[in-house]
Amino acid sequence: MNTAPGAPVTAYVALGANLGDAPAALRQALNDLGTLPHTRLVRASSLYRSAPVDSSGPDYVNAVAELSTALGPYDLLAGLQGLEQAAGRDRPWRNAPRTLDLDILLYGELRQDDPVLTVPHPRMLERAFVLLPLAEIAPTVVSAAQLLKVEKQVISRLADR
Ligand code: PH2
Ligand code: MG
Ligand code: MG
Repeated sequence: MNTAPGAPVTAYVALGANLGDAPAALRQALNDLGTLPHTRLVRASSLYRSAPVDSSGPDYVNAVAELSTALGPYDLLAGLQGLEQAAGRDRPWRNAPRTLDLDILLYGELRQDDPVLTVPHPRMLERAFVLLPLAEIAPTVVSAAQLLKVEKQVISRLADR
């Protein structure tokens, strides 16, 4: 699980929260992502607001961050889970409202599916709250056809970040 850091890889991470002060939690998390070992925050999207999808509670605030990281995918995942814990994340049931969710969307060109980590994120293409902020910071990573498929989902830009 704990592998030595290798050459830097570009990774995209989705941020989401709908409990507590969600914009503050996302801004704190964007800051904290750059403090993970061997990791640099390259860019961050605006903050977006949308209703819960297959979830409940208040509206979500979402964003996407681009990282350059020499952590392996499992170490990056562990780092993200540490930040979720620090933000008071509770997991009472699947897709429960949360103070902070950090999901790896893409990790370089890696494609893998195991019980711990699936990359690319298996539902990223279904969700406007992922694709819009991702397209904002990485326009070549998201196609027009992919954006068209989520165009009916209601989402609004909340703040620069
Ligand atoms: N995350 C989920 C489930 N549903 N809905 C919105 N709007 N934003 C999210 O981040 C989100 C969701 C599971 O992680
Ligand atoms: Mg998630
Ligand atoms: Mg998650």
